[in-house]
Amino acid sequence: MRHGPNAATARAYSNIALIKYWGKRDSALNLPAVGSISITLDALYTDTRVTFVSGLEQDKIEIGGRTTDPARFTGFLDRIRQHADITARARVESWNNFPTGAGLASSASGFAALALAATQAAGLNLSPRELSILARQGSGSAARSIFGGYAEMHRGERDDGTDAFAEPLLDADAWPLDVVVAITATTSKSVNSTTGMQDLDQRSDYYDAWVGHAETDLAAMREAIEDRDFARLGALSEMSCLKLHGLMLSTRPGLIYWNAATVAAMHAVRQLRADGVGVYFTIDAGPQVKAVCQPADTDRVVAALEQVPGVLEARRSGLGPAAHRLD
Ligand code: 2P0
Repeated sequence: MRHGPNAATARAYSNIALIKYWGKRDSALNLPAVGSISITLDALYTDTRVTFVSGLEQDKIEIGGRTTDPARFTGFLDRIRQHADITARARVESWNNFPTGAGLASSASGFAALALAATQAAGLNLSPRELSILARQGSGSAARSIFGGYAEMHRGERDDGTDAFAEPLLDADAWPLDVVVAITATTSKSVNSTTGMQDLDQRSDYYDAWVGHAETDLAAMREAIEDRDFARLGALSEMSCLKLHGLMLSTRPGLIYWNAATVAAMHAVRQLRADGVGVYFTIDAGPQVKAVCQPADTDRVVAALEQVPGVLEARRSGLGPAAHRLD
């Protein structure tokens, strides 16, 4: 399909954090309270086409062919319009190749793809860092999906958020890893991340400890990646995941993102490890279990997770590339 100068299509891949982000130091600019380190996944992605259309009354957003309330997107698009000095409303068409809003990081790939497609359609040529800062304002985890391979998101210190962006740590092919996603539910989660994170300092007695230990965890993970130390990377990511879920459970009202199959899959991963397979789980704000392993072990991990009662599918993924244009 031919695009005019007011349209662009982009693809961005989902990512999972090995050291987790949770909590904000500022909600208006969406500034994270802690940094995070993630890997980008090639099997889960969002394709987004943005067209700025003069005469359109309001932004029109379609996700997977269904019209969606533009509220969460119009403010985001307004920043781009202001920067590009245009007023036209946008038509946004977006497809995920996986279930939306079920803890598979659709907001990460979604806002990264939207940031790239919308800025390009508006005639802007932003640097990856500028794109990361923009994507962050749509969703914290989206700042990391601008990059491929291993990426680190910085919490930043400035009030204006200009130092809260992600940066690449290592290319995907410099250290290939696989992730097996055990899908245990395909319905949207009951409490989205933004709501779950609101006023955490008042809602959890564990919050100060969470923020206080973040730098130590990030430094350890940076070292594990630098050393290509898989056992250390895995142990740290499982620890960060369990610490995050401890925080979620301690939040008033308690956030329980797991179902029975989630817990069964966690035990299956630990059993594999007891049997000598190097595999570690991580879980986000949803019921899916992501098992991180080395490519030589992936078949075995898939076979084991497919056997877990309640696991609907075990989807394998390698590490993905940076967000890029498709047209
Ligand atoms: C992460 N998660 O680091 C953490 C771990 C989920 C658990 O980032 O409010 O959708 O849009 O910034 O990015 C999910 O939160 O939240 C998330 P907002 P986002 O991947």
